Amino acid sequence: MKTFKTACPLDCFDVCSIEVDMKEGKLTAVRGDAGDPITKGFLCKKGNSLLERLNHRTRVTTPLKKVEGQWITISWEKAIQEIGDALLEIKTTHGSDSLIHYSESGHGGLLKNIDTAFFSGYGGVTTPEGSLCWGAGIEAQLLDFGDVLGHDPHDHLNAETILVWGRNPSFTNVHLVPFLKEAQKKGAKLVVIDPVRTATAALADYYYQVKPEADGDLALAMAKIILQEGKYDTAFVETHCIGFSGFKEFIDGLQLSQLIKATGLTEEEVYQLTAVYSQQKPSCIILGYGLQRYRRGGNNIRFIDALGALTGNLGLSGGGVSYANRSIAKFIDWDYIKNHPPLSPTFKRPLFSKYVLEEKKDKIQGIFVTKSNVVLQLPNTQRAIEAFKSIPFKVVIDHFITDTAALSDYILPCTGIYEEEDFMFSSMWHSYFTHTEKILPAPKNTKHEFEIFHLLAEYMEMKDFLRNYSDPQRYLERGLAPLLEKLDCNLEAIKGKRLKLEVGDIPWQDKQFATPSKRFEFILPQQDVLEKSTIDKPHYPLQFLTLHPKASLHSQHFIDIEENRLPEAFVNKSTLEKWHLKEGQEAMLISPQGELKVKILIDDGVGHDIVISYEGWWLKNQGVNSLTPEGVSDIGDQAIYNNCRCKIAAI
Ligand SMILES: Nc1nc2c(c(=O)[nH]1)N[C@H]1C(S)=C(S)[C@@H](COP(=O)(O)OP(=O)(O)OC[C@H]3O[C@@H](n4cnc5c(=O)[nH]c(N)nc54)[C@H](O)[C@@H]3O)O[C@H]1N2
Ligand SMILES: Nc1nc2c(c(=O)[nH]1)N[C@H]1C(S)=C(S)[C@@H](COP(=O)(O)OP(=O)(O)OC[C@H]3O[C@@H](n4cnc5c(=O)[nH]c(N)nc54)[C@H](O)[C@@H]3O)O[C@H]1N2
Ligand code: SF4
Ligand SMILES: [Mo]
Repeated sequence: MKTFKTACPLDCFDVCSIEVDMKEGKLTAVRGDAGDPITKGFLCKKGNSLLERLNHRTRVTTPLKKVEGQWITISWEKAIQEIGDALLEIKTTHGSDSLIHYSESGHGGLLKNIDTAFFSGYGGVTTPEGSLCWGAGIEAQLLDFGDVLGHDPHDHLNAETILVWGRNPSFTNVHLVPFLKEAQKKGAKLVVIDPVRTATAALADYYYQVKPEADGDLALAMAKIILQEGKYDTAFVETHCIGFSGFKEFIDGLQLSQLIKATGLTEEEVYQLTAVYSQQKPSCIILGYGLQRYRRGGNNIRFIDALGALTGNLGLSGGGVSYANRSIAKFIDWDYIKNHPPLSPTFKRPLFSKYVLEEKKDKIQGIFVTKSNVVLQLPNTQRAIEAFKSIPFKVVIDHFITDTAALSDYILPCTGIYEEEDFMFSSMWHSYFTHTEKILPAPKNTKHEFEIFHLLAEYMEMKDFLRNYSDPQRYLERGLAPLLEKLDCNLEAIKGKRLKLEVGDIPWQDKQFATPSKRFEFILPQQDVLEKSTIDKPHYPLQFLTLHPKASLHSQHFIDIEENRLPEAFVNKSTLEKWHLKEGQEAMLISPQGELKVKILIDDGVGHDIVISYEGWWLKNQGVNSLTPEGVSDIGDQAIYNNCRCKIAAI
């Protein structure tokens, strides 16, 4: 028997270490790696069912072409010829930037980025910038700290207080939960701030039901109390920060009662939270991504970062404001991986539909989708479908006929984890990476993206691309050169291994920030920064939040849901009564963007005048993004899914 070490490729904080036993060519067991300090022998259901997904009866295992609305199977040879011809035709007739390459993070492997190198080699295509995911928070922390670094999960055990702010690790980051519980056992107080009393909030010592998008008001109220009481860390602020006087002046001009009112919390609660956070050091804040999916998302994160600086909780063990961790990505040669992309047009990712339908009307001739179910995951599904359909030539690489693939002209089936070698480094949370080996044979007619793009490049005679990206080994060696240099080893030495990149468990310990001033930079707010959108409020009195589902990674695990099943929408009892609804009844949610038929259920943890549902439902169940608005955040061009207003109509 041989045991392989591999990792979960899903777009998840945890990127778990997995062990697979093989005996006589057969897989006999899959389990969480017990020796791994993060995974500790436990995989979630999604990780445990990776193999099941590869063996799913509906997996696409041969190239498909749509002919008169029907899918027919075609050979790889024919698919490559036809797609190659179309790509060449688009380039010569309309220019390479008439093609969009749309990619997301459906698989965390480095080799899967060969698509980017191919399209640079092709001549440079139109690509998205900004984010559906974490963009506002990333840009906010870049402004404040100069980089986005998180404390090692083990360091949270040294905290006196832990604020989990707008993250729901019980669903989205399950391996953080044991750390939180252990910290509590050691005496730390766990605080959760969320408009929904989530499964994570159920573990907390203190829970604060802030109103959606009011986190900035809350952070400012806390800052004002800290300043009023003279309890800020003067030495830290004077020595390691810049912009404090402007920030203070801004806060002095604000009314505490107004700020508190906006949060929906009582004065007592806000004073209590401030005391819990600021009275004893070290206090750490663990930020999520739910709270930045708003117009004010970026500035709200900056106000929270400022709390860390004011209280001197930065750069010390047990402290920090941990949003994400991009430490490994810094040791990858992106110039090589991206093949030095020529200067080409970009569009704001959340505004894909506007770009295609309005800004570049009739310009875009083709779209090539990799690792994404874009039509379903973008806001405003009706517009996304219209925009996608309006593009004459569409190719998708995926494992399944997703809603996006269903609307395309060709589907090229690719290999998945266990069937391919790769380098998994994509955790937004920790600094472990895994070189994953090929363990199982892939279905005969599927191909790795590396081979798919090679075949296309050969057909299209892209000589430079073929020379520079000749084979996966070379790609990994070149792409990982900075990392291998840091580790002082070669690629062979990391093969089949899970290792930690030692970059220090406590960011900013030397108090040298990566900003231009080398200090923490306080936000200098514009006057209108606290204005919230009031549009549609009278007509659409409810706020619709679409959260990440526990049992699925976005849309990926909704595959077996029956067609006639309605998405569940949760409200609290008082909202239910206010709208004269009954638990379990069917109702229509209506937003300015569209309608969604749902089954109404009670969850008393949901705040007043809020409806929640989970993202990922397929079009066969209508998909929750039929309600969500297009638009971008204040900084970072982040999608603003949670700025969705709606009303309910009984059916
Ligand atoms: N309403 C609402 N919508 C949201 C969000 C929200 O909070 N609310 N969250 C947003 C966020 S945070 C994100 S990150 C996006 C995610 O958006 P997407 O990444 O588009 O979502 P997924 O459904 O995970 O789609 C990934 C696709 O990649 C495919 N795939 C898996 N492995 C491979 C592979 O090896 N190769 C290729 N080519 N394909 C592969 C999967 O089968 C799947 O179809 O959604 C956003 N959408
Ligand atoms: N099981 C599972 N795990 C996942 C994913 C998945 O789809 N399924 N997706 C992965 C990806 S790509 C991402 S980006 C992450 C997302 O991970 P999270 O950030 O944890 O997920 P979200 O559901 O977007 O939001 C988290 C919380 O933010 C709260 N929230 C919403 N609005 C506000 C607000 O205004 N203020 C505050 N304080 N809180 C608010 C929501 O109620 C929710 O409980 O999860 C990753 N992990
Ligand atoms: S989905 Fe996340 S928690 Fe589940 S096995 Fe994969 S990496 Fe681990
Ligand atoms: Mo995400």
